[in-house]
Amino acid sequence: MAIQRALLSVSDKAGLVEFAKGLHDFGVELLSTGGTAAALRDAGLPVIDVSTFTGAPELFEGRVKTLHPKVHGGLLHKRDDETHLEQAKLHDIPPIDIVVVNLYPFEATIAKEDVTLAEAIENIDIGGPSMLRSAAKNYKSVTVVTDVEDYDRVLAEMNEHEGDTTFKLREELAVKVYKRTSEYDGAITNYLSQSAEGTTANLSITLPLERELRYGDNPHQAARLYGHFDKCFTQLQGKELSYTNILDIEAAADLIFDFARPTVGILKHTNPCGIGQDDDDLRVAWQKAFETDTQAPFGGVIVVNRSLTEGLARIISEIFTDVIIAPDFDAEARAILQKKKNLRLIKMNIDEYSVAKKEPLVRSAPGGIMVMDRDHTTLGLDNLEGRVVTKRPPSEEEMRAMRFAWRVVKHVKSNAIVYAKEDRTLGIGAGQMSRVDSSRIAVWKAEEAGLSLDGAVMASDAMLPFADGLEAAIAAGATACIQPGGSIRDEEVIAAADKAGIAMIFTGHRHFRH
Ligand code: 93A
Repeated sequence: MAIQRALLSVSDKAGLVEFAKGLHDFGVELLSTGGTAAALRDAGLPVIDVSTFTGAPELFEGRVKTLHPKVHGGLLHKRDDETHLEQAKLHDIPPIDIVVVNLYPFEATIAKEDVTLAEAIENIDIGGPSMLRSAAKNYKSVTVVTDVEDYDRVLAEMNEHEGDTTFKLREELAVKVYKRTSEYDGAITNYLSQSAEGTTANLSITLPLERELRYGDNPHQAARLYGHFDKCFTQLQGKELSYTNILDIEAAADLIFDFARPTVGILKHTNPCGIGQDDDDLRVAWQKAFETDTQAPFGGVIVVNRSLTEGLARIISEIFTDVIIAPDFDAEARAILQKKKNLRLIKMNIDEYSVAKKEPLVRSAPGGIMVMDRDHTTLGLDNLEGRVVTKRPPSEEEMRAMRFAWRVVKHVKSNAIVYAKEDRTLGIGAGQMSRVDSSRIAVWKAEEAGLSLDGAVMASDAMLPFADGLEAAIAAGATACIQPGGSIRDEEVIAAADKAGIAMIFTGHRHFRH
């Protein structure tokens, strides 16, 4: 049956008048609350105040506006149940067929720096979610709209279906409502548990299901993506993103965020295979990154922190790559890469990602989850001169190389060892159970790549527990080392450095990545 009566009560009044006009044109009667009714009247639309409809005034500064059996009865009674219809008639409760509600802006209120608890509490909407939930429960007959973005779809359906909506749309809108109200309640729970002194905060996370992923690590593991990934990263082309692609994208974006100079990173299984920098030409930066390891990038991930140029696109289109991530892509680069239909091109939306990056890291734990602050600042790089522990201080060039290597090693799975010059990696050893093995692997990788480690610096993500790791570096040709320090054998490690005349810095901070 055609929609006959609407109740509109919105905080965000964007698009309201146009939508209400559309409803009015279908002959729909408009009920509304204070501010919303005023906006509709100003636009010349006939409106019945909810207080007139219910016969009860708005009370307590608007805390009670729509909380009335005539509103909730109008939304909730079954349209095909004799008893319900008799009761509705007896108590003079006409049906309300569509509810248009968006809520007091609780999330925006608590995001303000100077928000008070009283202000936050006043912005907890009670009547709005109640109406949304009532309408959504009765979606068999009632249309419920909480997202401004849905206004046009509803009018379009009414146009097509003689003033009514389809069951399919009503069902979809009802699901949206419960997602929205659970998100809203989650925000309230989190905020209040932070401010309630002496309360152990319960974590409440409500994230919308973004999509089903094809599978997880392996085809027999189902996987889903929740939240707002698509706001941070826009897929421009290519095959659907997989679970492991998303892990790689996060690692790549995290890594590239740590570099201000034009940088190219190549990653595989979340570990960097090579990083290169060049101020003038991304192709040169690529060359430095690629030379570190010419085998591993096959099927890997490439990330850059500048718009991807035509020149670079030409080179990387020759290599089989799974994902390319950039803040933007030059039109010529897009044209070249478009030819590779499966290649996933991902545009990083820097502003959105910068916000998302501040959210804690969530991992599963038996019976629950663990939440951890992200390792988003590179520690130990201030006052490097004051952190030198060897007789010989590092040269300017070694200093620059150590800064670079320290930023890279932070992104390599522990135990992590990186050999580098000031603008490029030379050898990376990742994820070994013993640090000396990572060191050996890094040296071996550099040899495999035909790169000399003479004059290179070595970075270790955590302290070198013994002199052996450093001795391996010295034997390979390294002339400087950056590491956190803090081992009970630090004296031995420093002595080995001094004996070989190499320079060493203790950052005083480690950057484990597990
Ligand atoms: O304070 S409330 O929780 N009490 C209510 O009964 C109520 N009914 C609707 N807030 C209530 N609303 C909310 O008022 C709506 O969810 C909407 O966000 C807002 C619209 O108010 P106005 O029409 O006065 O601008």
